[in-house]
Amino acid sequence: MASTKTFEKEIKAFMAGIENKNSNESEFIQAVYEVAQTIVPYIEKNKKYKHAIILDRMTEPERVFIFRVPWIDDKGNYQINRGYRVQMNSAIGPYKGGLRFHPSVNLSILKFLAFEQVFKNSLTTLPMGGGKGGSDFDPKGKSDNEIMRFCQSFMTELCKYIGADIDVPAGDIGVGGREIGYLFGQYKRIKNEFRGILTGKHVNFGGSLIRPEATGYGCVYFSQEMLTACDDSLEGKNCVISGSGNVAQYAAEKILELGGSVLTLSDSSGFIYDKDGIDRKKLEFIKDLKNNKRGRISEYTKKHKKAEFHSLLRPWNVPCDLAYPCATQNELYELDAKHLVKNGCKGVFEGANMPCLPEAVDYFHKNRILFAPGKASNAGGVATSGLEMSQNSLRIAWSRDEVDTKLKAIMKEIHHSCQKYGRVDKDYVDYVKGANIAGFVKVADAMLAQGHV
Ligand code: NDP
Ligand code: 2IT
Repeated sequence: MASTKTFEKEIKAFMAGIENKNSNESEFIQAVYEVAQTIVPYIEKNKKYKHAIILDRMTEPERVFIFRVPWIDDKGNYQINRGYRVQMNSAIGPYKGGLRFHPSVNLSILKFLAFEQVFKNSLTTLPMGGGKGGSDFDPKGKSDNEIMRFCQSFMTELCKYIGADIDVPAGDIGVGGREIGYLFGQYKRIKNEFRGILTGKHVNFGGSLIRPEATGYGCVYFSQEMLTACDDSLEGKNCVISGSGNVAQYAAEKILELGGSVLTLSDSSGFIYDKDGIDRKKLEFIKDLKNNKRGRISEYTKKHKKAEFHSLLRPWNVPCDLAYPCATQNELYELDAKHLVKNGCKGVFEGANMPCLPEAVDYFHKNRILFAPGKASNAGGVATSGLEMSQNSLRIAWSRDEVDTKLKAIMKEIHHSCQKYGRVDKDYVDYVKGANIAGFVKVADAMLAQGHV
């Protein structure tokens, strides 16, 4: 579906150039290929973009910073990590996108995330360009003071490249409210200015209500839109979720609120399966375990004896109606897709960025399963970051209801854009195609208007 035979030669030629230039960057190549499958044919039919080599320009970051992050651990040992900020595209607004702290972080992963972010931010309807950054720093097992010293050192360098009208980072894997607080404090100390240079801040110092919940809530709102469009709903649906961090926790919370059941959650050590369902009270236990105690998901089974823990596995074999991959990239393979479909799964909604491999996505499309790509379904997080930026500029704070209403409206609008460009026939929408083209057009037209820069 997303792949098209008609322009295979053009797609191949374009990808050969990308692979040649970015040969060691498998995740970046994967993300570009996913977009090229629908955008190269679109460009072939809309020659103005071809002449201006828009896709070649969109796949070349405007700039990349790589820097040394020195810090000292609690034992007094000297430590070094590598810091990054990829400023991908500023055609429609200041660079915007999260920071990831994880030992796997490298340039390929951050370029893939920054590239996705350009399309995602365009879909939100708000004026935000795309960027991403982070470090190979591993927050696991670090003390609070070590986290603070690392964040201070990271910001001491990053502060040279960001600003409220230049580039506004936020959280991602390994970066939540605690880290954003330390990063913000150090920026303020160095620059002596209180400005909205980060989002995901605590509400006491310029954060937006609903921002912590926004990615998970937004993903479930998006799935609700997709279900409503086929006269269905979340009511009574059995859902499997991967991850147990920010996105997974709030996806679970919203699913419960809308009448669904949550059967699984996971972390990098395995998944828990609770046949009775993870209800609100059990979810509060998980939030405390993950956010305050910084424990492992397996500890759930110590408290809830009927639940199972499956070490080093992912939850895609568990029979379900709907699946929400909310952990990380490349965590749902073609074989997993086959298991899900065989077990009766009707929809897959990406809370994470690129969790499904291309073969898995193709399999969902071939079987006409509802499939939502992350750049559409997880856009609620960055959209609410955009709302945080607006509130900072206006120096006001909107209520929970105001922000939630705006978030819902944005997810509805993104759904509408995907339908507009992705409809295959009267019963099926290719949301990958829809999201790619809708995200592309706005950025590409802005680039055309601004000349060859
Ligand atoms: P968190 O750090 O809060 O949680 C990440 C979760 O995923 C943890 O349960 C973690 O397990 C698991 N995980 C991380 N890396 C791996 C891995 N390599 N293998 C298996 N499990 C892993 O991050 P978020 O919830 O914020 O982010 C999750 C996903 O959502 C990411 O893809 C992110 O890019 C995307 N996203 C996040 C947004 C946000 O606003 N936060 C917005 C849009 C997308 P463990 O604790 O064991 O590492
Ligand atoms: O991938 C993402 O969209 C995020 N991590 C959120 C970015 C943001 O700027 O809020």
